[in-house]
Order: sequence, then structure tokens, then C-alpha cells
Amino acid sequence: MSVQSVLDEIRNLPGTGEVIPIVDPATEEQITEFTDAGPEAIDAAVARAKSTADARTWSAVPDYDRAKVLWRVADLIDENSGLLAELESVNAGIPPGQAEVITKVGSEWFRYYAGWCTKIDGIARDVNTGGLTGVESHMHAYTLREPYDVVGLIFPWNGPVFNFCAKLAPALAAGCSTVVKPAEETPLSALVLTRILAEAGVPEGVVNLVNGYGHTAGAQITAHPDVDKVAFTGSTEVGREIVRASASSNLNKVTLELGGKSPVMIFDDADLDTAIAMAGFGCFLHSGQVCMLGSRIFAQRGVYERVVEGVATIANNLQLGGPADDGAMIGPLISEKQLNRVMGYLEQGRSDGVELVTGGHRIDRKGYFVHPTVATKVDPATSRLFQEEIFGPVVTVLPFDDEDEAIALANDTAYGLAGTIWTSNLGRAHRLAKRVKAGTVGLNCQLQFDHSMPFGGYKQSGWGYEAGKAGIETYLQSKTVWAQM
Ligand code: TXE
Repeated sequence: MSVQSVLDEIRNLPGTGEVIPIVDPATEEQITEFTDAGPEAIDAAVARAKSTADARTWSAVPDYDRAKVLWRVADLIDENSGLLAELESVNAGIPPGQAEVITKVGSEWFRYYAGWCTKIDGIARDVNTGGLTGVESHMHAYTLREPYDVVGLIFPWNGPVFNFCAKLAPALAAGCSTVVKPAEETPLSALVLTRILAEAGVPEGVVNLVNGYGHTAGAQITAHPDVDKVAFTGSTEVGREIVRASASSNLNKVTLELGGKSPVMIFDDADLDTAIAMAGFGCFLHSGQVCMLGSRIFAQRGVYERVVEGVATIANNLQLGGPADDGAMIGPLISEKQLNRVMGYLEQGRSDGVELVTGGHRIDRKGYFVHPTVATKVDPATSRLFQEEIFGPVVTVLPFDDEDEAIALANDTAYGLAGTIWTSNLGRAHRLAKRVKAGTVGLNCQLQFDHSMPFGGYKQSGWGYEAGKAGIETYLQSKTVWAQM
């Protein structure tokens, strides 16, 4: 398969809805288009998933065989990593080197969860009380961990290969049947990945890829009476809609990986060179379109000026560009919609009196590029720049005096995805790790992720976890069985 064959294939997929253009964000050129699948196709996808769940087509495959299939998926992703990385670049604007790294992380999702297939187990106990009958009896009780039958997997455009693998690997390891909807902006790599799953031995009907808008295809999946669970990554706003859809349909279980506004605290005893380098990279990576980036930096008063200057220098030196530009470290924003959103925040900031130390404007070239932007003099109480997830290359920097003030500022957000503390005082690092209200905290490190460790949000950053043991448990239900001895 080549990029061109994928572009042709999606154009020819059947659908009954609107025609949706796919645009290369680095050139603003339309590269292909596809047709929204339409309501009948979503119903048919759910019905196929349900029939394989009812027939136990996948869930009854012995666990060690499921593991072998998932391991083969990982190998096939590696074999196709060149194509997947190219698609990631042309469709999501991710620079080629980073796209290769993300593709490798993608195959490791499947290797990690291949291992869990043989480790799904419950508990067993002998119970000798009469329970609610009051009559003493001898019971053996045990729990079964069973997959949800049909799960809807809906994800965004910011890392199409990563997001596909993060959802499919644990769902398939658990034994679920799936309906999969990638973002309308970035449906290309999902076509290749779905084919890889089939080639590796996932039976037909277990993974059902559908394409379309969120308000059409996505909304129909979340409200479908035969969908037992929805796992979603995207905006907090749509997260709320998914919860509402669950409440007004069949109360399907929901896990949500939502936005962030993560704090980075730099104390004056930190290794400043490393802290500034990581804080600068850790807010502008992928033009700020990664949920766990540190988009609010707080620097202790004694090092505040150095931090502002250091992060601004990084912002000015990061090479922006598309896949065709040699040495590009940062790609474009995904779409015109996202560009307008980011520019809207910057306008708002200007009219609020925020000081833009650098950036604040589009780059004078084709593509949705915004100059990495450092904002100071931001009022936490009133500024939308400080409070809302921008999902663009924009960071705010504010000073603090002591630990209590740093923590108060760090936690002054509706989000709780991640946080970072830079200090050489180990006691302080661990003390503050406990006080940050977020699902991931980095002590003298930033952007850490591993498949083996749970990832999830406090507060409005989400419900439930991805990765680690917690990541597969979210696709399993627990059944308690009582046996009269
Ligand atoms: O996300 P949406 P958008 C945040 C970020 C960004 C903002 C908007 O702040 O600026 O969201 O991005 C599907 N029912 N994040 O508009 O709309 C949609 O088709 C079911 C953070 O692109 O949430 C796509 O597949 N599904 C984030 C997916 O939801 C619906 C990553 C995400 O789209 C739906 C991306 C509906 N009613 C954006 N409406 C993160 N957590 O990493 C849309 N969708």
C-alpha cells in the first residue's frame, strides 16, 4: 500500500452523508475526501459487532491465541511503519521523525496488551456464612472478568495512530467487539491499521471501522442501544455530550480522556537549563496539540525572568514546517477551525491586556502555522488564556513566591491531567506531588509516558484510565458466581 492508494481507497468508500474534505494542514491543499458513512452504515456496524459478541467469535478465542494475534498486529505495524508515519505526517502534520516514534509507540500498545490476555483473572473464596438467609451454609464464590460485548471507540486527530492503538489494543485484549470512529480530519491511518488487524487474525466483524462527523456518526454510536461501553478521547465539551447520550439511552459505561491545562512549577533550586529546555519543548510540541502538555508555567520569583527569557528563546528558535521541510521540529495546527480557535484566544488575550513576550501571530506561509507564543501578566481569575485549553502553541508564565502559592496556582484550573515539578529538593518534590490535583505528576521530568503505567485525568480531564492494568480493566465487567457446596 502507498499513501496514494490510501487516498484513493477512502474516496471510494460508500457512504450516504456529506462529502468531507481531507486537507494537508501544512499546505492547506485538499488531498482527498470521503463520504460520511450515514445512519444505516452505523447501525450495520453495531449489528456486526453485536453478532460477533453474541457468537463469542473473539471473546471465546483462547487467551494465548488472542495474545498471539495481538503480537502479530504489533509486528505488522512495525513492518508498515514507513507508510503509517507518512500518513501521520501528511494527514496530521506531525514531523516525520516524531511520526516514526509515535508509530513505534503504537505497536508497543499491542505488545503490552498481548501480555495481559493471559492475565485476566478474578478472585475465589470459600464463604461459610448464611448471608442474608441467616442459615449457615458452605459456599464457594468466585469472580469472572468478562468483556463488554460492543464498545464504541471514538478518538481525535492529534495522534491518529497512537489513539487508534491506545483504544484497540486493550479492548481486543479484553475480548470486546468494537465500532471504531476516528476523527473526521484524520481517518487515513485507521484504514491501514484495520487492515493490519484483519491480516493478523482478528476475525471479521470484531472491528468495524466507520467514518464520519462527530455530530452524525459519533453521536449515533454513543446513543446506540446496542453499544455497551464508549471509550472517548477528545474535548471536555463532547465528553459531556457523551455522558448525556449514555444517560438518555442505555446507560452505557463511559470512559473519557479529555483536555488539560497542566502546570509546570520551576523552583529556584532546580536544574534550570534542563527545566527550561523541557518546559519550552513540553508546551510547544506538536504545536501544543497534545493533551498532557505543560501549558501553564509557574516560576519562583528569583528565576522568573530567566524562565520567561529561556522559554521565549526556545519559542523563537523552534523550526516550524511541514513534512517536506527539512529539519522541521514543529508542524502546523490540524485545521483552519483549530487555527481560528487559537487566533481567537490570542485576540482575547490582547484585549485583556496580556503581555505577549513573543509570538501571537500566524507564520507568513501556507499552512496552519502559529508562532510559538509566550504570554505573561495573565490574570488567573479572569483570563481565558489561563483557564481554558487552547490546544495551540501558547504558554502562560507567572511568578510565585513559595510552595503554597505554587500549588494554589497549579490547582487553579478545572482540568487535572498532568503536572510537573522542577526542584533539587527531593522532600519538596514528593511533598508537592501529593498536592497536585492531577492524574500524572513528573518530578524533574516531563512528557513521561509508558504503556505499563495508568494514564487518566482528575477533575474535568476525564473518567477512568488508559494504559497499565487499569487500562484493560476498563473493558471488563466483574461477575460474582456463588456455588452451594
Ligand atoms: O474535538 P472533538 P475537536 C480539545 C482541544 C481542542 C478541542 C476541539 O481543546 O481545541 O478539543 O477539538 C468526535 N458524539 N481536544 O473539535 O469535537 C469527533 O468526530 C460523539 C483535546 O476536534 O471533541 C472526533 O472523532 N463523538 C483532546 C472526536 O470526537 C463526537 C484531543 C474529537 O472531537 C461528537 C482533541 C459527538 N457529539 C481535542 N462530537 C485530547 N484529550 O487529547 C465530536 N465527536
